[in-house]
Amino acid sequence: MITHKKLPNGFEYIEIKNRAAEAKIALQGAHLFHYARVGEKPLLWLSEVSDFEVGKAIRGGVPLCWPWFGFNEDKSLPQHGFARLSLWEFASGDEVDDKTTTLNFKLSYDEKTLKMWHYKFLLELKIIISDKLTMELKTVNLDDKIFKISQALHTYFSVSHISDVTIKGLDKKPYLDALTWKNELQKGDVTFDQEIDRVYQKVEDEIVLKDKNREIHIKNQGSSSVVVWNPWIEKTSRMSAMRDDAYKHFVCIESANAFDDARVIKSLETHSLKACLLYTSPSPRDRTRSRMPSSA
Ligand code: TA6
Repeated sequence: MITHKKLPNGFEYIEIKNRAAEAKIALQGAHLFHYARVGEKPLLWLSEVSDFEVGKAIRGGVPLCWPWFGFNEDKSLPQHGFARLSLWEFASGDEVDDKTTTLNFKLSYDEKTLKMWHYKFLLELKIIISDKLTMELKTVNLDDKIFKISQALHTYFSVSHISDVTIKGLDKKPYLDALTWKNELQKGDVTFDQEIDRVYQKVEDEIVLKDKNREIHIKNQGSSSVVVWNPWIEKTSRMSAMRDDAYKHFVCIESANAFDDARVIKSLETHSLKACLLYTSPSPRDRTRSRMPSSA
């Protein structure tokens, strides 16, 4: 079932339910903020205190960072670009079979975007909701000039506890440490006991997020950079729309084209960034009815 919903404040989202999974996607930012397989806990973390308000990015789920990742040199422009704050068009929804739903969202240039970024573009996001989650963000250059983008599917994964998390697949990969701006080399798996904000480069293979009760396999295409982020205690206290203990409950592993992996797109050409998230079934004691976000 595909249902178009509207909150009393005007905030619109699409709700999907099929026999394999359920999901919710806001039209603002084409922002997927809930995905859970039937009878299982949500895959994505969503802040209990996140706003569902026009003009404010949702804290959690999968914000789309585009056409720049991180800060813009012009500090008056929004961090991580304008795509997550823009109102997208819900172009189509297709119930392929009783366990697979495909959704397409579009965002195109207008007067407002041309003031922030001087290029004509079309962005298309395809999301496939089934027993796995697939997202593909296509950038089409509609301009007669070449342009460069950096971007990320800034996925917040819900975890049992950050101390139980191990990320495999990044051993020996070079990374830019966004806390010190130094280039480093990963030694072994990634675990967490402090703030981490890193842009891994030259990542071509699958990454595995190992948690207490499940293993999530992340397969990216059109990307060789992966951002790993957890704000830990002090930064969390300064973050918007996060409770003080939020850092314990999520890790961001972002399928990206960031820093050295930013992409140049020629006139009328397309670049596709795709992520497929597969995971093993949780143990029976982890099975539960999924919790709907209270505000939506
Ligand atoms: O991807 C990591 C990061 O760039 C962090 O530096 C961090 O502060 C963040 O994303 C969240 O950014 P936001 O603009 O959503 O508050």
